[in-house]
Amino acid sequence: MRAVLMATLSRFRGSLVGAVLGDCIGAIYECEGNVKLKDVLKTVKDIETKYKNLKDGKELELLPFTDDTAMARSVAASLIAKKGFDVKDMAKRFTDEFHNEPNRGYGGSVGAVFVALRNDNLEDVFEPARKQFDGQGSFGNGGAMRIAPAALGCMKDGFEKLKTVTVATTQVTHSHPQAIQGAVLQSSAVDLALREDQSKEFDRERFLDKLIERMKPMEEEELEKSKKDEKVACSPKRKAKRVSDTVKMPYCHKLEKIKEFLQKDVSVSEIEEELGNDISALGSVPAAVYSFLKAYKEIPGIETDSAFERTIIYAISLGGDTDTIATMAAAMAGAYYGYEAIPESWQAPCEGVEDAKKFAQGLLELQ
Ligand code: F2R
Ligand code: MG
Ligand code: MG
Repeated sequence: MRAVLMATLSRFRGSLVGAVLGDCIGAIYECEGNVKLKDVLKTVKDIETKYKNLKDGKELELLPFTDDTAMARSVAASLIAKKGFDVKDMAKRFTDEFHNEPNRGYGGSVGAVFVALRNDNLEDVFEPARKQFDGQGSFGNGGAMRIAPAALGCMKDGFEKLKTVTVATTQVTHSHPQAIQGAVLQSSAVDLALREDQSKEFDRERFLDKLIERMKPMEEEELEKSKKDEKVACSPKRKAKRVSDTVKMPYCHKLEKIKEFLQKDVSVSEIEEELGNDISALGSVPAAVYSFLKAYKEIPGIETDSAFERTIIYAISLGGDTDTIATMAAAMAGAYYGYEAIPESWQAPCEGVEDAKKFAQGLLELQ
């Protein structure tokens, strides 16, 4: 029994500490344009060298966490303090955290939600998010980037509960269906990674099938809704559709694409084109899933035996929203490989690692 508990603790810690590292290291490259793999490799080498020097008495330069971790900490802290899900407490923690430290690199529009939440008396915590972007809601990846702790907190409850918690946690700031679905994809990927049997060969195609099984009903439901909306609303005010909207069930489409990509060599530009690497949920969560699954095997040019390390290096090398893609991919990788797979030298400079370990313990105690 104790061994099972310790193994679960390792995977909980792995997920939350992994997410912190993905954010802190990934943030070095966020929105930097084209990222070169050799530069990412140099960055991690430098981190390792500085750690060695630390042991020789030199100081370590801190890699600060960004909004991804700031918000994930609130998700974890709320679930632990309330011994379960309480949306008002969650919204209050997001709002207080933002006002305490607004300079953590938050998305361009989400601040307006926190200002409204602070001014209102939080009766309807979802209302400010619903008003964003002329009522369309934000399709940003801010819901997905912070959701890993929910997968840990809901592990004993199963997918339906996880989905309910994920949807409501996301809707505090993001009401666009793609933002909500992206968060469900991310929490599902962490949940499934926690449950994978590490002693067997990882069947990545089966993992993707399980994700598709969870995403398909959500996307079908949304498709039905949009068909009805199209019949009633031909208003010229309706916004032009994004390119990704031309595919009917874009998340399932991208998950199928990942299966194809895992079978061959694919260039970064092809991944950017097909899966995305931007600030939207649809343009980043699939790239994170792909990074985690691809890094299970060796990747040419990334010479490390550690699949966890490969995950972060590869995710950042995709460029674009690097902190967020890396934090999401590493939350999955840490959940699968466990805490012991995460090098001490990578943890040392990253802000928030010790807290992440405490949150993992607290979330385990909810099980
Ligand atoms: N903000 C950033 N990165 C910018 C550079 C930061 C820099 N390194 C620094 O130091 O300052 N990163 C963080 O933001 C992403 C999460 O964003 P979130 O929480 O989803 O925010 P928001 O404001 O809701 O959405 C982000 C932007 O997406 C566009 N957008 C969203 N919905 C839209 C819609 N319906 N129509 C049109 N545009 C929409 C807007 O431009 C939003 O501002 C993470 O990457 C995190 O790391
Ligand atoms: Mg960030
Ligand atoms: Mg980001």
